[in-house]
Amino acid sequence: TAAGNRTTHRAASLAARAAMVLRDNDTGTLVTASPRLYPHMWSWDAAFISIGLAHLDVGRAAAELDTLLSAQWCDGMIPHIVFTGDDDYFPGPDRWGTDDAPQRPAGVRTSGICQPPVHAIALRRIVDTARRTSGTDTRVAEDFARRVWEPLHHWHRWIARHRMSGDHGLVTIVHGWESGMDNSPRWDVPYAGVRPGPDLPPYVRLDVLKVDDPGQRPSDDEYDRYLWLIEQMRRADYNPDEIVETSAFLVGDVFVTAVFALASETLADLGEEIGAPATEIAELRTWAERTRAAAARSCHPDTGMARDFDVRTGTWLDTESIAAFSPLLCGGLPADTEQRLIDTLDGPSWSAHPDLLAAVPPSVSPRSEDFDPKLYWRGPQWPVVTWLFGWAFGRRGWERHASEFRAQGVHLASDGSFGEYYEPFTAAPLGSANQSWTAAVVLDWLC
Ligand code: 9WN
Repeated sequence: TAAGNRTTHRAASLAARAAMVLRDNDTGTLVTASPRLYPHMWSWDAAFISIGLAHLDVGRAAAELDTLLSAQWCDGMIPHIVFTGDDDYFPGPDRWGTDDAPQRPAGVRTSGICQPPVHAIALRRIVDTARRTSGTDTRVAEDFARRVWEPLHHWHRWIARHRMSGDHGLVTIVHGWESGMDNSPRWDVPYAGVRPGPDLPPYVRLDVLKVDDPGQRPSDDEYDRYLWLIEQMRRADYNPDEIVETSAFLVGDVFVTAVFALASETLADLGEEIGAPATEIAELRTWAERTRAAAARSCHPDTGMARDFDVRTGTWLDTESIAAFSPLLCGGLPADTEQRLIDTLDGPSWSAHPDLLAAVPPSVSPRSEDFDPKLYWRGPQWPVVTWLFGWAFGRRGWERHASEFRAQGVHLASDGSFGEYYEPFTAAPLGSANQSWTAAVVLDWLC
């Protein structure tokens, strides 16, 4: 039909635009997170970006993760930023001061913290995409999987060794940036306990100069805290054991925990396919099991919503954020609790809120007093988050839910500007335009 043709045509031109964004942001060895605001490589962005690249060129998708892994620290940590130079982003490599950290590999400059471990999920998706494309692509992807399986296992082992020791059982983070959801209300209580010292070296923010409205970015008070934590880590020479002892910010992050469980299981499955060592596969399954159980245990007994745990104050953190649905990513809940959580996600406080333009969950419930429709991780919708939940739902066999998220995610991003995040009531793109990971997940949705 004519209407059907128009839809196909629109989808094709949106996909073409998404591909163009990835090409435009490509420096050759890495696709920057965005052209102006983030002219470097971010860890979890790179994973999502490689998922999009796989539809254009599987070899290029592999190269993206190779670039990231070439910056992996000797102890296994994948740093959250790989810098392309010292310019144009604050805090840059000099401010991070990681050059003297003994674990940092030679020849690259990086930040000194990590981000959600979504990389094994990207590898899985690249292999699956290649298998649907051609025999040649399949060989490229499978060779790549064999090559990077050990480094990814090493990364997971780093998390298990250094970030899984609390009684709460959740994976701990030492900076809000490690959560990927920087200024989420999830971190209001923990950050209230972070008191920047008078010896915090002065600095000038660059991010606020690069967006239309600085009010859509974290505040200066928040930045003081972000920078103070870096100062503390730098003084500890980025020693991972010392940092988890001393950091003023120490939180069991239920979203990172669930992602880790899901990614560990995914990496174990890939390991079976490529013949990885049985003991290492078993290790991954044990870590997955432990973290899945911890995410399930975090759920509030009355609401069923999953919670973070603030180690410094010894309290569970109740916030109506998207992270409260994390156990749906990895499973592990009793069937009735799980169904209740799905109903909440699909209900009027979340995806079915009557005023949403696209029925995908916002970062914070519009009915929460913490909600702000324009403020970064405090309300806007983030397409990558929708992609992650949708992918996990598909993996769990919830096809209808996965395809609804896909259709609504495309709807959200259909103006083709590939915003960093979106105002939920108008779908106005906010933050950076031409954000690579947004383009990448839209491309994956459309292919
Ligand atoms: C700090 C790159 C990154 C994302 C994060 C997002 C934002 C950085 C910033 O941009 O964080 O790491 O400067 O605000 O919160 O999730 O990886 O896109």
